[in-house]
Amino acid sequence: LRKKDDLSIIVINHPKATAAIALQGAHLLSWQPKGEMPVIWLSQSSQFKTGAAIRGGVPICWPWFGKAGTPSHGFARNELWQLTEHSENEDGVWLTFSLEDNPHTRQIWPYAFRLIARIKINTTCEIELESHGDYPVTCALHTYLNIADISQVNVSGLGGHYMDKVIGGEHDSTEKALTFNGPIDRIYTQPESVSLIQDPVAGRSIEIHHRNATDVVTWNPGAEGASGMSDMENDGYKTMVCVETASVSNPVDVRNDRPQRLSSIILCRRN
Ligand code: TA6
Repeated sequence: LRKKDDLSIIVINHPKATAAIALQGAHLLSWQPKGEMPVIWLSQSSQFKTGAAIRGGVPICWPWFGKAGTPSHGFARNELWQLTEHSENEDGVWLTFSLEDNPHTRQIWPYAFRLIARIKINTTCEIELESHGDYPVTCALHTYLNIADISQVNVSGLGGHYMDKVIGGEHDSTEKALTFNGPIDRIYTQPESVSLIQDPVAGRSIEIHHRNATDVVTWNPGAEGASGMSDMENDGYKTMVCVETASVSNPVDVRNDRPQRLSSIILCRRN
């Protein structure tokens, strides 16, 4: 366990991969299979402050996505989680975190809930979010990926139909892969179960396998968006892209007898 400014961070150094996870938000900050470049992007100017969102990594957005409420992307990423289980062997490291309603969360959102986040660190990285309670939620594993050059990257497997948060409205695309030459902020509502991020400059591709997601969100703020954010360097947008396992377009009715399980498996292949 290490401190970075206000926050406690679990540092993992396993023969197969290194990783770091902040207890605030059960927030994966980094994951790097041995011999690979870092797969997860973290802003060099993010704050590490109690109660404040971290820019980068994999924020757990819950119980709402985006600006559907305050704070943005829900409160789960700003709360202190408990590490409840830990095991490791030659195949990797497994960590389980939990968060339950408390006086602070009930001020923001008046419901009882229990969240369990399971993170497995190995040559692949798996994150599962299990929600217990009795309410409708939207949520996302808001995954920031580290890429070499956004202008050369493409993302496929997104499906054609999306809600566009830059220009508004719903649209259909017949293009096989999404490329980035300006701000992109889209909720794809009919995605395939695997998103493929091709990064020819880095000589690799990243796959995200989505489970129980209704949507996949892709985001890059572009030059202007980045310069408007105090916690992203001006050229930070060039080396990141968000591809998020999400459940946004249809709020999921979580029931006590029917927990919701949203999960991602991330892996990396050399070209
Ligand atoms: O996932 C894309 C998005 O919802 C964007 O609209 C964007 O503003 C971003 O997430 C970051 O949100 P945040 O609240 O972390 O600043």
